[in-house]
Amino acid sequence: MSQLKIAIQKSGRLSEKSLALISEAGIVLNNSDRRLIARSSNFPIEILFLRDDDIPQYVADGVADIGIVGENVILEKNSPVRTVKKLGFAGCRLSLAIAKSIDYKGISHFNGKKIATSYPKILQKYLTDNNITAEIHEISGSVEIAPGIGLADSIFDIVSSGSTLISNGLKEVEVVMKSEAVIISDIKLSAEKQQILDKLLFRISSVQTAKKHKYVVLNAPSSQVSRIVEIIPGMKSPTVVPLAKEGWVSIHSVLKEDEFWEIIDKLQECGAEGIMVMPVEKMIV
Ligand code: PRT
Ligand code: ZN
Repeated sequence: MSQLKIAIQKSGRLSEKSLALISEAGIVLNNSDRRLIARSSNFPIEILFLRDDDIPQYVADGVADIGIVGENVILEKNSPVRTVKKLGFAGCRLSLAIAKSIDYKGISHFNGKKIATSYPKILQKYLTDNNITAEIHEISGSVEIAPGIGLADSIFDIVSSGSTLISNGLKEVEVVMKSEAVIISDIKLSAEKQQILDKLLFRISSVQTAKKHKYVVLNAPSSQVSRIVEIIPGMKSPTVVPLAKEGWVSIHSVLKEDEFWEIIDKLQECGAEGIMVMPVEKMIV
């Protein structure tokens, strides 16, 4: 029986969420203390713990079959891998930033400038596409301090909340790309491994769908059932159960997290009471 080898970040911003995803998919790891390899007793999977920068190459070479990594790293490494699923975490952007005191007039500002970055390939392509000639200074960490110590005029780096830029006296002036964590796959997976991957992706999708929904239970006067059913149509149709109290029913349904507050207001307008909202763990539609 084949094992699907999945490469995840050993320690860093992607690690916890990658492991949580595997656990939410019902996969139990025997030794998840992140030595080098962990195996599972209930799913044909093997986890390799690596530096995120190495993940695209390991997957392209077939040492790992799939991996979890940021889109920024995939683009920078330019390895021939297939992106199979966006995971919705580790969201960030790669941006150009300059000293906040500078009056920025547009991209031509960067002509003849020295830009510090850990992402030289993505930056060079962006500059070339925009007909800008600048000097790229590659550094591996603490890019944001480069202008302050006179190493560069500006930086090209990952921005998330923007607070690192602010605390270094910088401002974001161009967003070059947006990134999030994704699952990548070897482009030449065997049929057997593809089957395991499909199974894993199905489980992940069920968890992702569930996270976007809430289970709601409420009491309402029987006369309001048709109005309430219109507001919370559920997966097929809500469950309506009579209460012991004459003229009242209990309604059970599922609603979308992002429509939650608006829907609750409408339900109350229909006389709904005792509204209980619960998380959904898995959802197969
Ligand atoms: O050791 P290893 O090589 O495995 O890890 P690493 O240090 O290279 O990567 P790590 O763990 O820092 O980040 C992994 C991935 O998380 C990145 O490749 C991105 O896809 C994603 N990610 C999401 C981020 C951030 N948000 C982020 N904020 N990666 C880095 N940052 C850093 C950024 O470099 C800057 O220093 O956080 C700072 C900016 O954050 P804000 O919130 O102040 O704007
Ligand atoms: Zn890294």
